[in-house]
Parts: sequence; structure tokens; C-alpha cells
Amino acid sequence: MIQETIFSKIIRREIYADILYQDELITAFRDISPQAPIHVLLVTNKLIPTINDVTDQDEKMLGRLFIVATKIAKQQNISDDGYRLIVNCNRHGGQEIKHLHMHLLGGRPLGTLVY
Ligand code: DGP
Repeated sequence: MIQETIFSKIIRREIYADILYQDELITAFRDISPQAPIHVLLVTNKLIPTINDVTDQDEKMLGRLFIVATKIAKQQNISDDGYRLIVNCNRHGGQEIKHLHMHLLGGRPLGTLVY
């Protein structure tokens, strides 16, 4: 059975988060533990545990995820300097919350990723 996480409660506005954007597919809010001056989480309203679990039916939602990320980046004035989008998956990917989400990080140089 798929377990709800705290993100479902945030999406339903049962617990507080600084929500910057919400539509019928995506909710975006500030990360509680920001790793950069701008750190926003873009969460699918539908409870999908990881990026492994998406199907062809989720194509529109996944497209929206990227479009909304670019809109928030513009809104937060980090488009020109640049930013990073990250989707963590499972243990080796460092995914703590099993509800599909994308991190939008920016507002400072983020350095080179170490692979
Ligand atoms: P990940 O490791 O990719 O699963 O990232 C989970 C992120 O979620 C992590 O950066 C911290 C954030 N987070 C966890 N709990 C809450 C919460 O209750 N509110 C908000 N705004 N962010 C949370």
C-alpha cells in the first residue's frame, strides 16, 4: 500500500507550508531546510512515491513540473544567473520523502556536482 507523507497534508493545506504555486497537478512550496537562498519543492498532487513509479499517463504532469519550475525561477529572479533542478530517487539517490518532488535551488553559485 502507498503511504501518505507530510506532503499530502501540505497539498491539502492541512499543515502549513509557504506555498508559492498550486494548480490541479502540482504544488510548490519552500523547503523547510533550505540548502540555498531559493529552495523550492515542486510536488505532484497525485501521490506517486518515486520517479520510478511514473507511467505514460503521467506525461502531462511531468511536463507541467518542468514548466512550473521555470515559472517559479523567473518569479524568484534566478533565471538569468541560473539554478539547479534535482529529483532524488530512493536510498542511493538520497530521497527521504516518498512522494515525487523536484528541488529548485538557486540564489548562489551551487558548485560542480560530484558524481
Ligand atoms: P528528499 O531528500 O529529496 O526526499 O527531500 C525532501 C525535502 O523535503 C528535504 O529537503 C526537506 C523537505 N521537507 C521535509 N519535511 C518538510 C515539511 O514538513 N515542510 C517543508 N516545507 N519541507 C519539508
